[in-house]
Amino acid sequence: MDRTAQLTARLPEREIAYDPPASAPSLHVRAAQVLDANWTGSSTVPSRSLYPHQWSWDSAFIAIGLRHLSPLRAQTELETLLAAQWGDGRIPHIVFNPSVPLDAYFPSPDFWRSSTAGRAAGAPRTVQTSGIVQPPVHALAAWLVHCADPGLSQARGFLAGVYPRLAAWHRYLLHRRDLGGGGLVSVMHPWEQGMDNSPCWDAPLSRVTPAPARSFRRADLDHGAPEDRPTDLDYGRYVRLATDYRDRSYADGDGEFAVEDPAFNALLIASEHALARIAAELGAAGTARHARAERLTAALVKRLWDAASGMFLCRDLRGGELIPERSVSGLVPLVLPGLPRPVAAALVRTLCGPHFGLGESTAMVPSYDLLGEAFDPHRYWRGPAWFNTSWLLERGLRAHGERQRADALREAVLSLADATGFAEYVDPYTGEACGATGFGWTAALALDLLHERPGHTVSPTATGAFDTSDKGGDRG
Ligand code: 9WN
Repeated sequence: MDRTAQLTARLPEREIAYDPPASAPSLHVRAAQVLDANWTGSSTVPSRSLYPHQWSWDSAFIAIGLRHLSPLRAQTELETLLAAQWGDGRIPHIVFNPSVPLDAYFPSPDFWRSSTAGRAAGAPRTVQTSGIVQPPVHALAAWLVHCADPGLSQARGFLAGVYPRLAAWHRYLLHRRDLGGGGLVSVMHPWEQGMDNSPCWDAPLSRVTPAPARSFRRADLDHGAPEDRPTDLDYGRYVRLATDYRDRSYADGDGEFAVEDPAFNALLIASEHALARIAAELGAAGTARHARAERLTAALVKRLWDAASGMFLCRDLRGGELIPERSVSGLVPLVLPGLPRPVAAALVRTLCGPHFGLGESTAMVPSYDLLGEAFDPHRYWRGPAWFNTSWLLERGLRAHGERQRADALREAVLSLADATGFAEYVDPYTGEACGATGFGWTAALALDLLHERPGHTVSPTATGAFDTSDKGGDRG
């Protein structure tokens, strides 16, 4: 028996199949219950305990699942996030809920001081936010949410309302964050990339002087096990980078940390294709956006592809080098339809080879190299498997014709989401739950996969991995 079969055989019996209302009511209903419990009335928290506010890329993934339960709530989720957009176009990584006590999460609004420190960058006055960003999954989410109920979307003017904001968001990234001058977007903080504690950041972070431990109080340790979370030393460095950025009034460009990341850029490219589809739906031409997405794909391959590793790597702009660490981030570009065929084939080999072990030693995709020195099966983004990255790779495998592997990964995501109570992340070998349970995007993305027919293929169009309909050939 291979490792996937062993792992899922050990998990409790459950039905997982397409057509949720008839054949998998329990998983469907429980996922819906998580999303209901985390819903605040205008958006969804990732976790009631650990993350009690609205997070940017979480909301995009959550909207993708929520569209199957309530297209109205899914639209509202994105609209709430976009209402907190800054004048310069950035979408903040956290939108704070004013009714949550300040000490429930650190860094809290009084740390970021968005409405004062962010004034020059156009931070909103009426809502408090962080000042950094997260991966741009939003246009993709908006397109998928629209496709779930085009009638409602049209009646509410959903696409017309979000399009200018999404376009401004991409403009911000492409114009203000091309810190390397090679056409790719850079992140200025590990929290921006979303895989906060990845070993990819160890070298660039080592140059950052940590903020003194006594200068802040971590709230995450009130809810999460210390061995599942980043160390105090890493937290000190996160705080230093965020403090310095805030003290520069959130002006881009000068930070000590600047990294070009494959997943962040791949998601921008996927979203750029989605924005082209949105433009076409609104009656504008999307051709220029598709062309830009193709140029970005070429830049991604040129700047971050590492043939020797068979995957994409991060580029440390301050150190000037590719970072020699294998993270799941370097596999995420598989979602891109326009990837050169040999690159896509190498990514599949790497995903299923000894470094990530998919289908052999692991059932879901580990966040970091199983053979890497820094590998730790429980520590945040240093080995455990996350549901959003596995969902992305399921999409990618399917888009590149790897139907059986996609089906197996889909099944593992559904099994483990169910068996772990919708955990935030899992040990990649044992499937043991880590971090929070009742986690928003785990429930949402499990729901999304429940609504996909296993064994289906996707057409080789511009939105490829994320095609939802027979409108796939539309090139605006
Ligand atoms: C900092 C909310 C977020 C996710 C990130 C994940 C974690 C925050 C934290 O939780 O980050 O943004 O406090 O650790 O790393 O991907 O968006 O779920």
